Amino acid sequence: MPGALDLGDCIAHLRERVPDAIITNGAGNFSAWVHRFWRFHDYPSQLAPTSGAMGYGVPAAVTAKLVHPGRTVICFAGDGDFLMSGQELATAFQYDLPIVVLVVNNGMYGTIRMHQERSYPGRVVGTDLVNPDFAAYARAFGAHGETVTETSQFPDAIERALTAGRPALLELKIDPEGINPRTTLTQLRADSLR
Ligand SMILES: Cc1ncc(C[n+]2csc(CCOP(=O)(O)OP(=O)(O)O)c2C)c(N)n1
Ligand SMILES: [Mg+2]
Repeated sequence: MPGALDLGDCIAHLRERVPDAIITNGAGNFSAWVHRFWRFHDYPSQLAPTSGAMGYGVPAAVTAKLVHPGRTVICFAGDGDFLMSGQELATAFQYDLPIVVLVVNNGMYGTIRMHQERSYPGRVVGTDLVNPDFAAYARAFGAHGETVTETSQFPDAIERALTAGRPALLELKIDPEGINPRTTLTQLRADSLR
């Protein structure tokens, strides 16, 4: 994966650290890494939308932690995905639910950009996002919030998030070139123009 933060490596670390976690996610290309690199061991341990609904992950994590307070609950969200329901951090804080939210930030609606480059290479419309500082946003709710820009920072950051004793959010800044686990934006565009 291009860039300093490799999502696959982060997930590989996480699956060793908390193999029995409940994993939730919404919709977006970020979820492709989760589904490629996470290993599900226990039932129930996956909450995800069969319909592909964005915004599902954070409220699902809140519910999972209410039902299974003794289990680690980790939500994977995209930046666009998270902005649809991220305010439910308030509910997590209100009910004292120490969930961990990982916001994969590529600054765009990556899935839609992927389809644009496949069908209309180079014609980018309405898929760039101007995002808030996600870690600061989390802290405004009383949650633990940090920004991670390199793979090497992830193990310590996830440790702090897992042991914060309150809701926690890590913003994982990935290179937008890494459009999915298989290819890059540049390659995708080149392939479509051929
Ligand atoms: C509620 C809802 N609105 C729109 C869509 C269409 N859609 C699917 S993925 C996606 C973009 C996801 O962006 P992001 O969460 O940033 O994830 P990325 O693909 O960039 O990893 C959109 C708009 C959807 N699935 N659900
Ligand atoms: Mg995105």
